[in-house]
Amino acid sequence: MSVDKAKESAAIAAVNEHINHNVHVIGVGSGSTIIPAVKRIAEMVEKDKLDLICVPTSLQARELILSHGLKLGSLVEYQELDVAIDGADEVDEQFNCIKGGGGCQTQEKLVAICAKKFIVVADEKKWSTNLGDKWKKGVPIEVLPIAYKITKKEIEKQLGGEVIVREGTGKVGPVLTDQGNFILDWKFDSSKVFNWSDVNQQLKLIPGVVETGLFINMISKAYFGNNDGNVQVKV
Ligand code: ABF
Repeated sequence: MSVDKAKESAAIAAVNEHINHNVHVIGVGSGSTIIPAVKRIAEMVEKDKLDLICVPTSLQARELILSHGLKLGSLVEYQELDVAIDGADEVDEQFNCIKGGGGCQTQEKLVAICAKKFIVVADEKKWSTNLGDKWKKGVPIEVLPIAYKITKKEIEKQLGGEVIVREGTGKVGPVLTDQGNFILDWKFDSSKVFNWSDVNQQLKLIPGVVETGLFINMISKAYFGNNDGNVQVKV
């Protein structure tokens, strides 16, 4: 079985447990693991006649919701979500999490803080002892375009490591987020021990930083699928 099976198993297990007649407004994450989750949600809506409003975490999620015929909501209309389901790039044993490999962490974090339960779905390769053991691309940080050189310099000065300005395929220039900002990937020294909560706060105090991909103490439950289709649930 492929990694896709691992992702699909995690996604379906999470949807089966958290989507039912008691939930009405849900957050829909971004990435590839969320695709089978939305497919399953759409099946349940159809079969069980669920009345669900789906709030997206990105343009990709918005398209996914619409293409499955689900009802679309927004954070302007709904600030209280019953549950949000999203992918991750890495989750450590303390439930610190890196997100934003797809550049959507700002909306993902907004949706996550509005949700009574924030559920992560991923393949088992995303589970690690310490952040940086598995995810080698660093912490994604959304910054204002006008500030990207300043924030890059400041992050390297304050926290060490190397900051890479994320570029699109063909290296035609910085990738733009759904908000029209740039993404910096902070490649930290993974042999160092970090207090991720402190790091997150420090990053957020740097002028020009919009949001970080560090999700600290936010996950309620995480589902990790493996290549055999088994799912490990971490609480
Ligand atoms: C989003 O999609 C993220 O924040 C993370 O960057 C990525 C995970 O993607 P995948 O499910 O494809 O591994 O959830």
